[in-house]
Amino acid sequence: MKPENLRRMEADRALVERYLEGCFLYDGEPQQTLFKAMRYSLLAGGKRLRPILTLNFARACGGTAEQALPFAAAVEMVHTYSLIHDDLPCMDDDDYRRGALTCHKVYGEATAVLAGDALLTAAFTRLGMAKLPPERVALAVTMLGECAGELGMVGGQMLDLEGEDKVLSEAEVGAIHVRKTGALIGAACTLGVIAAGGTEQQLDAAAQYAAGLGLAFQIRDDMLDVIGDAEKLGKKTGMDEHKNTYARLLSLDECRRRIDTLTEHAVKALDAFDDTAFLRELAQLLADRDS
Ligand code: GRG
Repeated sequence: MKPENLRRMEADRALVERYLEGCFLYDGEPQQTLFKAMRYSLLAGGKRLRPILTLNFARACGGTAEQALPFAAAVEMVHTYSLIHDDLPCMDDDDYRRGALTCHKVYGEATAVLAGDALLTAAFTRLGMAKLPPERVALAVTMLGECAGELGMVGGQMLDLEGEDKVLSEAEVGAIHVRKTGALIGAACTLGVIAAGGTEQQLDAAAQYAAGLGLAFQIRDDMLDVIGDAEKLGKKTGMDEHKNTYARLLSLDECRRRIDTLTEHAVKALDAFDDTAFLRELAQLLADRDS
């Protein structure tokens, strides 16, 4: 990535961190343990990829990052809830996430379930609080709900659970990941367009970019479970052996080729926007990431 774009990414990450840092600080409320558990996971680091996408799709449509910030934060809240619930003993049973103990390891299972529930709910409150025209807010609510819910991420998680210990075809694995990983990345990109009042054509193009990026991101994630460094990743590797991953289905060379083709498709969709250097370089950075 060019130095100016790396600086932009760091500045965007800092903007998102500052916004999230100000969330769930309620002095007069007695349920402080819940707020602590929510903030524990929300502020535990992470790449902030999804909110960075939201801010930059808003800019690509002529809007500002500030305008899109509540939408960006909402997507990160949904993402964090999904990680908390995914790490629970009844799902993936993971002890570490983002380089720290998982929420249930620190606060117990029941509190972790509630922290996830509250983050999911708070995401929609944030959308409602955005100072944007009501039709943009309404569209954002529908889009995030569809992408995160039974037709999107939760639907993908269901298919993933049902596929455990079965050998699935590539099409079936694709169907899982389009929903489980791709849908929320789709929400991140399209909510940026919506915040800035972009056109229908830009909304479609953002969804296409997200489709390529999301699948490439997942294939890279599967590769990193095999070839990645646990310290850099902040979680154990070799955890996916019983799962339906691309790294189990395809050779590592084939995974690499798929990532490159999907990244090319993502970048092609950017023709619908004016200023696209950042989003183009971000797609490449993610294709080659090691954490
Ligand atoms: C429990 C409803 C529910 C859904 C779980 C997100 C998810 C669905 C499961 C997490 C496990 C996993 C490997 C999902 C694929 C998506 C993915 C690669 C998530 C990790 O996202 P990053 O790398 O994480 O952006 P950070 O920590 O950087 O934000």
